[in-house]
Amino acid sequence: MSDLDRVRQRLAASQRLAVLTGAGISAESGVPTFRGPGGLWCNHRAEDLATPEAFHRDPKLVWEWYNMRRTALVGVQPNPGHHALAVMQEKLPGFNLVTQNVDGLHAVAGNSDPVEIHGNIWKVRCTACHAITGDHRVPIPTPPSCAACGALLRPHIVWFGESLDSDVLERAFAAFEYCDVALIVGTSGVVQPAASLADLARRRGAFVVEVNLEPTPATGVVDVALHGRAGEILPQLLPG
Ligand code: BJW
Ligand code: ZN
Repeated sequence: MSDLDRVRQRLAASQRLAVLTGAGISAESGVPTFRGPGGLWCNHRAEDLATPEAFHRDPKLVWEWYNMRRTALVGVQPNPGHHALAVMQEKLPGFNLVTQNVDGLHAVAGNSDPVEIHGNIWKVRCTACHAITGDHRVPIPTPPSCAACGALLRPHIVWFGESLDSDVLERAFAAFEYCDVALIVGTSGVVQPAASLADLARRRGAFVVEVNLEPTPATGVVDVALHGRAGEILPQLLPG
């Protein structure tokens, strides 16, 4: 039996499916990944801009980076990989989607309530009163201020060294702890704590599948690694 058939068979029998996605699933929609080509902006690495220290030092620079990314996202549409996950949610029981992506494309594709563990680029948070609001302005004035209290707004995104929201983290861990099949899609598997979810599912006895263009640190722990484009592989996994 081919690897693809084994995965199809496991999915058809699954009662609880957990999916983790990363930047690779949005690559075919034209959104650059973090660690591939296009990962640099004006010679800054994402790791140097996505920190509370960088924002404290130069909020305008960090907001300009987000403005570039918000501008690039205007008009971007979900691709067949996103759509396949929306169909899985409709057709398979116990579906949970955890995404590291901040682009919001899973919701646009029709997935209800994806767990966005690193936040959402279309939300802002006040650095003083902590109010979280949706904000689709493109470009956003740099630096923007809170309508309620006038203080500096920041992106509602989890930067390096910041803790993930505890409720969000709990939902993500519960999904992978209690699943019988886990799909790990388009992530380099180097950023914690998301990177530990594949191993958690495997240790709890789930059948773990990786979908990626290339091997990653997770490849060694998964049951099946499907190498190729998520937008081509995921639609082939759908129940008939
Ligand atoms: C395709 C494809 C196609 C392409 N089809 N595939 C334990 C050990 C060591 C360090 C730590 C640790 N615990 C925590 C840390 C520190 C840190 C961390 O993990 N550092 C490592 C990098 C070393 N983690 C944190 O700070 C986290 N906070 C935390 O844990 O708090 C508690 C704590 C703090 C400090 C110490 C200990 C505990 C927070 C992490 C927040 C990460 N945020 C970012 C930036 C958001 C900014 C923004 O977007 O504006 O989120 S980092 C960046 O990486 C972004 C992504 O969500 C994340 C993951 O990247 P992803 O999605 O995997 O993308 P890529 O580009 O890396 O990979 C793309 C993949 O797709 C590749 O594999 C391609 O092959 C593939 N691909 N096209 C299929 N068509
Ligand atoms: Zn405020």
